[in-house]
Amino acid sequence: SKSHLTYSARATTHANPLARRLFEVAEAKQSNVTVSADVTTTQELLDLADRLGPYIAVIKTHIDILSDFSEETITGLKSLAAKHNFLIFEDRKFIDIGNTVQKQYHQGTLRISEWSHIINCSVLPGEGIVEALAQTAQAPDFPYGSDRGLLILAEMTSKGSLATGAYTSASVDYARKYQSFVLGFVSTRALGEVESSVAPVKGEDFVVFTTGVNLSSKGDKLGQQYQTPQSAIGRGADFIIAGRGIYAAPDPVEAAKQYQQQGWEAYLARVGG
Ligand code: 5BU
Repeated sequence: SKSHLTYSARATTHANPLARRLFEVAEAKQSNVTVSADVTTTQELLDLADRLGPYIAVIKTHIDILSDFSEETITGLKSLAAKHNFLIFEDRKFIDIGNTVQKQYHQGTLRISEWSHIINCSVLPGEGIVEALAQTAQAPDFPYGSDRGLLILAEMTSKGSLATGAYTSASVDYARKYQSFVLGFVSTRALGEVESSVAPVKGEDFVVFTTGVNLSSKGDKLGQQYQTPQSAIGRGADFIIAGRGIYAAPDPVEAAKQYQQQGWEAYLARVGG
């Protein structure tokens, strides 16, 4: 993997424009933190995005848990993303046949393609899901150009996850095959060395997002398993995703700053800075 290189170096060489932007944002803000803003009203979401915006590279949403999703949610998120220079990642985890996911992504109530730079999918349905999402985002009349990318959900953090072995290998296969749309993985580690039936593409540089990051807890009562920023970044995470560790902290802004600092120090240690 390219995890020994700096974000700036990777921003210069990466073939994917959105990956380049992601690395540029990280470098500019000295942050590899993605906050998982799992709140349930638009006001809470926009309030968090505005207060935490300066300290994060990406905001991760579960837009379908909002009780009051509307045009205002989209407008608000987009304008805060511009104000604070962060990207938006809707953690929708598409998992269906190609024909259905195209509609879930680019049509429907949530209008995900309109506002979310990054989406993710499971490869449980097979290669067709990746092909379908890439086809939609790369169609000549797709309005958001190359400003969209996909992460393949290659592993999960929950206890007993079945996203292992052949499933994880297939994730790497499809990432290699659809490299112009696939930015990388949601996984607990770098996956370049994982067995894959597709040969590594010369210069490939998959971006690794790792969920389940928490400084003060080892897990929850529903099977979530946590690791620290240091541990995640040591295993190859380029972006660390923290939800409750930040938004449910007594002072979310202080918590965001703490994750930012620890995430950045761990990154500097990794690249030998
Ligand atoms: P937490 O509050 O930091 O536990 O929230 C974790 C978030 O990351 C939450 O939005 C999950 O849906 C998401 N997540 C995860 O926890 N584990 C995974 O393997 C994946 C996503 Br994929």
